[in-house]
Amino acid sequence: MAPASPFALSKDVAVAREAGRPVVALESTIVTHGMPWPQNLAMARRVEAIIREEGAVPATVAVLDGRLRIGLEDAELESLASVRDAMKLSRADLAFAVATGRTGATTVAATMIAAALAGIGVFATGGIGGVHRGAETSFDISADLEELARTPVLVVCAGAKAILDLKKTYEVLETKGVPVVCDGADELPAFWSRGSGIPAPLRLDTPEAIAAFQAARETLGIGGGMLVANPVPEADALPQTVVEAWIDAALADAADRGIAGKAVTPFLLQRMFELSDGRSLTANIALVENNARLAARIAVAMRGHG
Ligand code: PSU
Ligand code: MN
Repeated sequence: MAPASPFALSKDVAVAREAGRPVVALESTIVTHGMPWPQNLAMARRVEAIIREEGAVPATVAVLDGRLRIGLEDAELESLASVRDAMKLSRADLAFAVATGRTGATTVAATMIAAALAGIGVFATGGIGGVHRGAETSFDISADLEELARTPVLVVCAGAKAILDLKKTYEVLETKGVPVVCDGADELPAFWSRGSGIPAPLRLDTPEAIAAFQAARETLGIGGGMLVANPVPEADALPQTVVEAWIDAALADAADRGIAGKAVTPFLLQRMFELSDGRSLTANIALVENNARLAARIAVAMRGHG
């Protein structure tokens, strides 16, 4: 008897993989820990619909009752979006949730692991984790960065989240040999804002060119992941100076309350939502949708390089 598969594909994802059709992985921490109910569910559904509109199949990743699932049915997505006690899973604890039968959402790092297991090469999220401000004393650096260095999945985001130390985050990615490609701009985006003041290390302007770059990396056996930074659409972008004031306030609150470890990012995103009267959430939803569309187009373009 063949050993049981370590993961379960949804029917749609299994059919798409079998037929060689493009698939885009999606994370679930953004649903359980990144946005409030019920906007989180609406966002998750809309992002899946956008990927289908572009001719690809969405594969939202999560651990449900100890099973690593790649592609969720709508009722499962709804139940995950409304549970209160889902774990936030990264490389360190993905297998813990499997071994103990828990339910948990996958971060960028854990979603990349799942995507690579299932042979899915493209993944869309909002913003990756990175080097936190004050990391020189807290040592808080997201496992997302190490995962990008080692796991061969292309991640489309709107930059690292602006609550982070963006300069240090991109320095670490450079050290680890992770290409950072900005789509259609010379300056890296800052999640809720279009500009960060940091020049884009690399720029490409079409999904086809991005797919060709990834294919060339594979041909050269370079390995590891790649980051595509896609600026938030102009209409939904927030001015960097306004955002910075909210970030300072949110960071001060986090320090006052002694927030640490895994709780830091969800706490800061929630505080940003409150401090901005919901504007940070509107921008966050818009940028995730924008990233899903670009990721689907890249996945479609990659078919020509298979
Ligand atoms: N993008 C968003 N919202 C989020 C995240 C990404 O728009 O909540 C999540 C991702 O799952 C990412 C995580 O991996 O935040 C980073 O958490 P940490 O800083 O603890 O590594
Ligand atoms: Mn952290």
